[in-house]
Amino acid sequence: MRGLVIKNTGSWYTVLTDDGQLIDCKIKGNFRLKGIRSTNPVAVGDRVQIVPNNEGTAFITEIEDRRNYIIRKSINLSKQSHIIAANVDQAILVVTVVNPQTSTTFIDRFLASAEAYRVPVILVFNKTDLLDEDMRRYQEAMVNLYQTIGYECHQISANTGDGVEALHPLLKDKITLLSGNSGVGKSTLINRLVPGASQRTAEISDAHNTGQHTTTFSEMIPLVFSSSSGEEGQGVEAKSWLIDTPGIKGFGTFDMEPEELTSYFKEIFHFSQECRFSNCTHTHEPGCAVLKALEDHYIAESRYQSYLSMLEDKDEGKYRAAY
Ligand SMILES: Nc1nc2c(ncn2[C@@H]2O[C@H](COP(=O)(O)OP(=O)(O)O)[C@@H](O)[C@H]2O)c(=O)[nH]1
Ligand SMILES: [Mg+2]
Ligand SMILES: [Zn+2]
Repeated sequence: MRGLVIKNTGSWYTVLTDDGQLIDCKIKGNFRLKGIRSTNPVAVGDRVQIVPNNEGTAFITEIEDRRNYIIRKSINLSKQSHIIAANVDQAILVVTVVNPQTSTTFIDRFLASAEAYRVPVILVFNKTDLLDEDMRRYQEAMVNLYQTIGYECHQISANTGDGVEALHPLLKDKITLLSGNSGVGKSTLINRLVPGASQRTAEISDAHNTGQHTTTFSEMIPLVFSSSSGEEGQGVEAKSWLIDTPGIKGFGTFDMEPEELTSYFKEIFHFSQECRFSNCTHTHEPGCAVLKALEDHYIAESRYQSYLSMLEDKDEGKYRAAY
């Protein structure tokens, strides 16, 4: 039987089979994924083969090839990774300029990591209803900055629903990872998109997650849009999914050289093509076109600072750490 892994709690996986059943599954014996030392060899978003047993549950016997997967390196020294999700089409990063204020460093690190995974990111600025005139101008400047770099930006209020409609077409037929700092309104947004979903999520995370950062788990939430094209949304046939990742603030990346890091900051990469040295780190080198562009304000200071902070992580050997 084939199915999609839609939830992972410890050693149990919830699989939605192609014929619409939800079955609790375990991994068979010492089934392991080649090449990855992971705390969870199977992840949310994986397509799997399962073999039912006579206890009403099933064993996962095979994982189909992944298009991609996002990992987070464990904070401890076990060298194990945690696979946050597999087969992700895109990510939405929910950010806020107030209550709480999302730092540009956090945004830029997330964007750079996503570039490394080739996962497109849509920036969603939430809580527009809270903005006074100054905050609104600040947010507009942020939107302007990230749009200029090439990221799609939306301004919404998950509370009032303002701007949320515009997200529907972006989510259709896609698997979307939903991320953002705690408190930015991810659950509220999910609840807007899927009425009733966030309460459920909150209850589950309360039961399993209190005070522990080790037991974070992801869940896929089916999105059903009442489409005007006459295509009726059946839960089972849902092709649009949101992946809620409670407790996961971002994801780690693999080791990379400064040249690679540069390529994950799109506008810095653009200017770096003109640097005198091909292995320029854009920190002190003569003939550095990035430093020149920074001086001329073609590159934002905040973006350059984020680049530097990731460059420093590498030197300190904590590059893979989650943030
Ligand atoms: N004013 C305002 N508050 C919001 C909005 N979205 C979420 N909140 C509030 O922000 C707090 C955190 O929201 P929550 O969805 O739990 O954030 P999460 O941690 O990202 O899941 C809650 O008190 C929400 O009611 C919004 O658009 N406007
Ligand atoms: Mg939440
Ligand atoms: Zn340079």
